[in-house]
This record gives sequence, C-alpha cells and structure tokens, in this order.
Amino acid sequence: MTSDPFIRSGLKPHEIPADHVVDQRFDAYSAADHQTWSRLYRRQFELLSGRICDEYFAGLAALGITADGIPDFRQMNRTLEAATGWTVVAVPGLVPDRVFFTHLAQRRFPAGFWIRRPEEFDYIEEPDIFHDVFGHVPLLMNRSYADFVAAYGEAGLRYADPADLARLARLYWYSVEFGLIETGAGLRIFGAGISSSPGETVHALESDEPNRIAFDPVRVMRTLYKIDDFQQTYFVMSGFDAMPDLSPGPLEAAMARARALPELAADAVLAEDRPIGGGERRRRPAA
Ligand code: HBI
Ligand code: FE
Repeated sequence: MTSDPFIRSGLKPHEIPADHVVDQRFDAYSAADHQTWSRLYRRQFELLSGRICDEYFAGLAALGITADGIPDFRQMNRTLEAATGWTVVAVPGLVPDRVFFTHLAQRRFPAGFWIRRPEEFDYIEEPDIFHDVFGHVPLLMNRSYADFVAAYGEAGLRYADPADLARLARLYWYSVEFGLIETGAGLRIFGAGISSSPGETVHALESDEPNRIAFDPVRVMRTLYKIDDFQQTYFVMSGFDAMPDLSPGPLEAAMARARALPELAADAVLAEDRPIGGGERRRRPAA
C-alpha cells in the first residue's frame, strides 16, 4: 500500500480510536466531493444496467443512494438497520484484519468516508466511500449477503494462522469483491470490486480472457489473486441462497481440505472445474 490511510483521511494517528471508527463529518464534504460522487454514480449506474443482479438495484433504491450526492450514513443506517441489522460506520481507510472481522461480526460495515480526488477518478488503491458505499452497501439490504458477510467476520475471529487467514480472504475476494452470480436473466455481477469499476464491469462479463468457474469454497480458498489488475478468474455463485455456509463445522471442513491441497495460480484451470458461459458479446436489454 503506497497511500497512507491516515493521510488520505486527513486524520492524525492520535485521532483514530482502537476500533478505527470516526465521524463521517458529512458537513465537511465540499461541493467538488459531491460532484465527484455524482459523476462516478452516473457512469456506473448506466454501465451496470443489465449487468448487475436485481438485488443490487433494489438495495440502492431502498436506501435512497442516488446521484444527488454523497449519502449521509445517519440517514442510510435507519433503513439498513431496520432491514438486516447492519449499520455503516466511517473509517479512515483499510483497517487491521482483527478490527475488520470484529466490525463485520457485529454487523457494522466499515466504509472509508473520504472520496477520491478528480485525478484518481478511474483508479484508487484503497477503498474510498464510492467503492464501499456504492459497491457494498446496497447488497447489505439482502438477507443472504448480509448474513454471509457477518458470518465471514465471525469466521475471521476463529482463525489466527496467516495461511488460514489468507484462504479466508480469498473466499471474500472471490465473492463479496469479485463475485458473479447466475440469474434467470443470465450471468450478473454482485462483487463490489467489479461494480465500482467501469473497466472491470465490462471485463468481468464480456471479455474472452478471464475464466468463469462455478464457485466452490475449497477451490476458491486455494486460489491466489491479483490486486493490481483485472481478475483472471471469476467464480460464479448459483444464487444468493447458494452462498457457502461459513459456520464453524462446514467452514473448518472446507479449510482442512484446502490446507491439504496445493495453492493455485490466479489463472489456473482444473479438469474438475465447471466452466460457466460468458465472454460472449451480450445484448443490452431494450431500454
Ligand atoms: N479494511 N476498511 C477495510 N475494508 C476492507 O475491505 C478490508 C479492511 N481490512 C482488511 C481487509 N479488508 C481484508 O484483508 C479482509 O478480508 C481480512
Ligand atoms: Fe470492498
């Protein structure tokens, strides 16, 4: 990480408490900040139609997340908490793993409160409010996704070995960040790393380059990933009800199998992988 979250957020280390939660300081956003949000929002909203799952747009609408400007967490949290028990809390940037897991386990989604500068419009290294709130928060209105992310937080607190934590991080990466999902209307996006990126939105569904493989927890836990380029492999969930069970028994069973097998490169393809159609040029739905 080359950018320091403390610098990005404008806060000094002594201003950040142990849980890393700070005030969103909604009134401190400039008109230019709100305009950056609006521009990012409009571009992605257009690109996501026909490409993202319906549950995403349902959450976006219910939470009143619009192109008008950066959302106020206090307002958004009233609806979110009533629906799935989740709230969004403001943090300065990436938080340490234990802090991250603790928040998720308690149904608090840590969201960066700052927004990228205009010159970083297309690429940032750390999650800002656009990635976190536009990308992740709408799906926290969905019961299955909400429960899965909370279970991931609880799972994180049960493991300490860095190799196990790396396997766990891959489960999150290839689902919550870069997951695809099968729907009655075809293959759709649900991962926030895709939905908050215009380039990856098109690449994930329409490029012939990446592999698209049915999501299998053991396969995913073995698979390395790239953080500085489009993904070479996307794993496809067969539906929100099919998200893997991360409760202690089933997760440890999958973890034990993954530990006993070799790690796989990000672009590996195995004979037992079930490939999922995609990569064909898809027609946009009639307006
Ligand atoms: N912190 N704010 C924030 N957001 C993340 O997505 C995040 C984090 N800390 C650690 C982390 N993700 C991942 O490495 C976890 O899956 C462990
Ligand atoms: Fe994210």
